[in-house]
Amino acid sequence: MYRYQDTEINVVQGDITKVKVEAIVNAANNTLLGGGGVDGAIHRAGGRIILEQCKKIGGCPTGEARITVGGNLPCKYVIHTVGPIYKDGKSGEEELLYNAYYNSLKLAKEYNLDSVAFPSISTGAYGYPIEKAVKVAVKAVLDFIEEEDFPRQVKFVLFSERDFSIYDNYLKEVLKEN
Ligand code: AR6
Repeated sequence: MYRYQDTEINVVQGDITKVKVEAIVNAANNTLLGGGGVDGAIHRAGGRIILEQCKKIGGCPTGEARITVGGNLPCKYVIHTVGPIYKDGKSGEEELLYNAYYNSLKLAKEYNLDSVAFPSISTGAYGYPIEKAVKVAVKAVLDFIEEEDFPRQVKFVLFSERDFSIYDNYLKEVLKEN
């Protein structure tokens, strides 16, 4: 477990659809109509209500975030964000990935959802190298905490053991474990 200011930060390996927090974040695409990876898992486990609400929302630009209920998931809400497709690292990917994390937390704050779980956005189908992505993810989250003193808890949920180690090692480097 890590701490930054008043926020508890955890890195866990597992399936984000099983995590009990107020909001989980979905790595969606611009249509918000579902897909593979974590997006597919969230829609499958959450049920049709999520897709129905996503249809009404009508899409989401890259780097922004939208919210639906959690349906059958243990979380109350799902925050859908869209990370960038990685091209060469020089096409604005870093800023867009930063915005995806930051804007997800902004929405969590608006809804007063003070425990939030993130998957590793863009590092699956969208091809963002995880060693680069972790730095952007952590910076966006720490910046938000510093500026807003919110949320109370952040969980990074990594699907593979390798991704978990990359995140855990990086957080160890940046924050002191307690
Ligand atoms: N829990 C936590 N992490 C997961 C889970 C899960 N249940 N399932 C997969 N991951 P990806 P992206 C990890 O491809 O790169 C979708 O089709 C996965 O191992 O889900 O942002 C969307 O509709 C990887 O580390 O998201 C978009 O079209 C990470 O989640 C596109 O993929 C992200 O991989 C978005 O691509």
